[in-house]
Amino acid sequence: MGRELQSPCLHNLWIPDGSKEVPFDRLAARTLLREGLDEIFAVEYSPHHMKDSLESKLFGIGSESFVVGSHEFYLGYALSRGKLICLDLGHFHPTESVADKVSALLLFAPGLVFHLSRGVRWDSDHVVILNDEIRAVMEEIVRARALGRVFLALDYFDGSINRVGAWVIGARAALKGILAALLMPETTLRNADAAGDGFRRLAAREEAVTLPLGAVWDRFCLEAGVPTGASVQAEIARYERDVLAVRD
Ligand SMILES: [Mn+2]
Repeated sequence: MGRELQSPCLHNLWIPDGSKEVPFDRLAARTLLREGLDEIFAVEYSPHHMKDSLESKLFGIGSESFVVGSHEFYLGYALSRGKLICLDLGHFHPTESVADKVSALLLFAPGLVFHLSRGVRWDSDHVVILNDEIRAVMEEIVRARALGRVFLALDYFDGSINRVGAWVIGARAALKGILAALLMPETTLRNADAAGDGFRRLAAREEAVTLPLGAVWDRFCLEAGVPTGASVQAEIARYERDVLAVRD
């Protein structure tokens, strides 16, 4: 795919592994996973065609007591093997900040992959919306000047929502997150931060919350020749009526 597209294709590996009950030998399972991955990656492909990433999980239903491919496992594996680490926003403790990991990992990793999903309680993969976590991750990427070193991946597992609508909402939420981060009063915030002026930093940040993001977004959409605001819904309804509904 990457060769044909003349653009690197990202191959992300995630394995649903682990056990419901407490295992005896965690090391044996992780040693086996390390060996298995080494076999999978034995054949090298050009990074111009394909980039490999590995994604961890905290736990899942049915693997409450042990997940072989934990964050520490894959972090160690990816960094030691020259692979990319993929951070799924729904694969960490609900109170754990994935945004905080950006600056830490970028110091040691060549790049990062984000599975931008929306965790709800212990589940993930809900359609991305412009929530605090998306904003925080984008702010960290933008402030680290790392837009060129990250891959942003989305998914639309929730089949109960119009497929095109889910795709549009998720993709636009991710783009809005980047825009919101780019529009932050960076110089003011950076200066207040450097001066140790906690009040000025907090005040500037709070002011930024109500800055007119929507107006800039609408202008961006107009210049790009794509629907703005509620006309998105009308356009999706038209597509559903004129294209999807008449498919055999
Ligand atoms: Mn994922």
